[in-house]
Amino acid sequence: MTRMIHDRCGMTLTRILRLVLSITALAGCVSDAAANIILNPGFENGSGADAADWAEILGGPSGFVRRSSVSPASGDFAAHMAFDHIVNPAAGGAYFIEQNQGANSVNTTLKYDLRFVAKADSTDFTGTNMFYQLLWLDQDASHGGGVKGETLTSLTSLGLNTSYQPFSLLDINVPSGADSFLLRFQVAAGAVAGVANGMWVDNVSLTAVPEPASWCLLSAVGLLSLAHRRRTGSIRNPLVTTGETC
Ligand SMILES: [Ca+2]
Repeated sequence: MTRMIHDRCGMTLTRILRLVLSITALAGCVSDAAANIILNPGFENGSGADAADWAEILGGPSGFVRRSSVSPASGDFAAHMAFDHIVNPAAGGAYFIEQNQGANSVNTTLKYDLRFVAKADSTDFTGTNMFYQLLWLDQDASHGGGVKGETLTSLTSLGLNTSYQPFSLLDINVPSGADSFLLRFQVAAGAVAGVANGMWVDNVSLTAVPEPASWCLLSAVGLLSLAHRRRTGSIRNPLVTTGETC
């Protein structure tokens, strides 16, 4: 009798353990989906105008790129890149901020979602274009090195205006051979006199899209099956049927 009680309790504990593991597995799926691989995504960390983990690059004489506390979408800072051909020379220039992560920062078997918010200083886009660029790189040169794929998207053509609004690029496939990425937000100014404009960016995220199949789905099916069997009584509760305790 003692042995039988032990077996029943053992089976019950095994089922409970399976249930816990299934829930843990599902929680893991949710956790993976929410993981943002962008460093300092809200530009909150840094020193003065320099945002940590981002490079501010001045490709012209008449503008600036900086971390700014003047108009963040959230938190205390955002990225701001701008040019002024009213008080400065009307020279062509590129003003951008970018994050370049090292080799093996992305998983080529997954898809990724890119999201951020952005706004412009003015909706007069004369002589300028504002865009974001995502480059997929082979930084360990295991597949010949260099750029393996690139997306360049104009935000001015997507309705960028003077209020923060969300932009996204979803279900992005990582090109074969890429092991990392470079994400860039850029204001490109033409040599047009008498114009000035700029772009703000905040709340950047690049998250892996979990595969719906594999063990995540199997865990869910297992959990549902267990719940169904409990409801239909096909799993006995030895504590009820025998009154014994484990
Ligand atoms: Ca922020």
